Parts: sequence; structure tokens; C-alpha cells
Amino acid sequence: MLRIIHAADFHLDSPFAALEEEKAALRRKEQRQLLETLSSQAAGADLVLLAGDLLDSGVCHAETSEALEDFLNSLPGQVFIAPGNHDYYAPESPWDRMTLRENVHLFTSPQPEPITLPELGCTVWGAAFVSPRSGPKLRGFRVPAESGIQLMVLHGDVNAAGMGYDPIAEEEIAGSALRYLALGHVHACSGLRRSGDTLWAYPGCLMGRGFDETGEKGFLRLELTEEGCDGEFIPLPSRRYERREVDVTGKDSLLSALEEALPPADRENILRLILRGEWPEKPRLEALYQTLADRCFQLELRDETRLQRSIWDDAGEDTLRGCFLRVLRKKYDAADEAERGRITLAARYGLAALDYREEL
Ligand SMILES: [Mn+2]
Repeated sequence: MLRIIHAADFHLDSPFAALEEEKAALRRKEQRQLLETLSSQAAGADLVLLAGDLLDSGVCHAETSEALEDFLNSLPGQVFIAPGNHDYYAPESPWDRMTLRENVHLFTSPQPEPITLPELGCTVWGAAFVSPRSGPKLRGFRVPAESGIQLMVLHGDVNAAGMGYDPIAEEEIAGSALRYLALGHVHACSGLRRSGDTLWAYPGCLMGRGFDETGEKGFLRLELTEEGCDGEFIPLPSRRYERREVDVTGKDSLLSALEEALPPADRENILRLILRGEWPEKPRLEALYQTLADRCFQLELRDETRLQRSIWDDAGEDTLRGCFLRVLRKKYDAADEAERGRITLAARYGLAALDYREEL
């Protein structure tokens, strides 16, 4: 049995441009710290497959390249790295300046190359981006007919519309006859997939960095045997990005409606709350933000409400509609509270009928 850890898309040293500078620096520090968590979770692994974009760019802080180097050298088993479009391999790149232990293998060729591990009965193939773009790397690839488990680690874009990021067709995966293809590039976990006899997966990114990377993030832990493969997504503890819609129609106050959408469990998370529904006036987001900002790590408020219309709005019109409303309005003004409820209902039904609608 092979115990495999598959992770990708760390994007270390991301700018986190949507955050204030101090918070962005804290997030970069948290990215580095997350490496230690991942390293401890990898205990007992035979293979660690890292499928690229471990760095966000070719320029990074010294702390970051040091943390990545320490992380890689701390890992158990045999470690394989396939650089991606963000951290492509080049002379003078951060990869070129690292001193890696013997068990850490960095692929530097754009064509798939094998590293055979007789003690584990397997061969690990891999290739590197050597510039920010790459044509297809898997096209025409088929494992040689030798014995042993054949794996590949690769940064690429399955079923991609565009051509720039190592596009991979599912037929090419099936044609490869690999046992497992460890991919990186797509930031959502794909779960374990199968094309032909080949299993493949994207573990997703290690940590969310924006509202297009919501929810839990982590890596894959796999157990590969002669008969089959068990895979499990392991979430890592870190701040999550969450997007929530808050329908304010009929609510007592905007503040309480928003407070409800900010439970204490989200204190360390990054939230975007989108106000929806009808409200009598344009919400003043700045005041709400001032009151709520410290309820989570970072808060974003968006107003997508519609202005609430009163049923009496058209009473001034010189139409049947206006006429109808004026008659009812006169009764409404003279009525008591209970009667007003009935008149309002009559107005709603009447307006709906005038519009040939079932209800207003
Ligand atoms: Mn990528």
C-alpha cells in the first residue's frame, strides 16, 4: 500500500490586495504557518505530491522561501514538486536558490520525466512549467508497459477552454494509463475522479484568498493498493471566505438582520454580506459597517436591495388604478387599526386584479 499526500496551490506570499496592509501581512504569515500544520499531517506518508503554484510569484519575501524550503525538507517519504504557472521553474527563480534534501525531487523539465522508486514499487512522473504559459504536457503520453505503480504530478487545466495553462483532455488522462494523476491549478477540490482506468484529482488550494475561494480548504490523503484507492479530503484550519445573502424584506432593522448573519463562529473569517429584498430607503452601509466591522476578521457589505414601494404610490394617477386607490385611501384614513388591515388587503387584491396577477 502507498500512503500519499497530495497538495497544491499554496500561493505563498499572495498580495491579499483586498485586505488592509497589516491584515494582508498577517495572512501571509498565516500561510507560512500553515505549512507546519501540513507537515505534521503528512507524518507516515510514503509519497508527498505537490502539484505546483506553491509560490504566488517568482519574487517572494526571504521568510517565505525559507519557510517553504524548511517545509519541503521536513516532509517524510519521497517528495515530488511540479512547478506551475505562478512558480514556474527558471534559473534564478526561488526554486533554483533552495537547498533541498535528497528525498525532495523538483521537476525542472517541461516534458514528463520518470523517477523510479524500487523500494516502493512505483514510478513518479512529473513535469514543470518553465514559463508562465504552457502547451499540453500530457498529450500523447502513455506509461511504458513495465510493472509497478505509475503516478504523475502535474500542474494543468482539465477540460480547459483556453490553451495557456497545460490543457488536459479527459481522453488524454484515460490514454495515459497512469494509476493516479495528482493535479494542481484548479482551486476547488475536485474529489477523486476517474477517466478510463486512471484516477485523478485536484486537492484545491491550501487556504482561501478571496470570495471565489470560499469554504474549507485543505489537501488529499490517499491510500493506493493493488485493488483500489481510498481518498479523503482533509481540511486545514484557517480563515475562511464566506459569501452570504441577507434578505431584509419585512425585517425590523437592517442591523439585527445583519447581526443574525454574523454568528460568533465567524469571528476569524472574512465575510461578504449581500443585502437583498425590499427596504423602504437606501441602506446606509457605512454606518452599518462601523457597528459590525469587528465581528469578523474582515467584513464587506453590498447593497442589492430594491426600494420598497407603498401600495398607495399610484393614488395620484389619473387612471382607473389611481381612482381605485383614492377611494380606498379615503376609507383607510377614517378607519381604525383593524379596519385598516382589511382595507390594505383589499387594495392589494384590487391592484393585483388590475395587473392580472394572482397577488401583489
Ligand atoms: Mn495555476
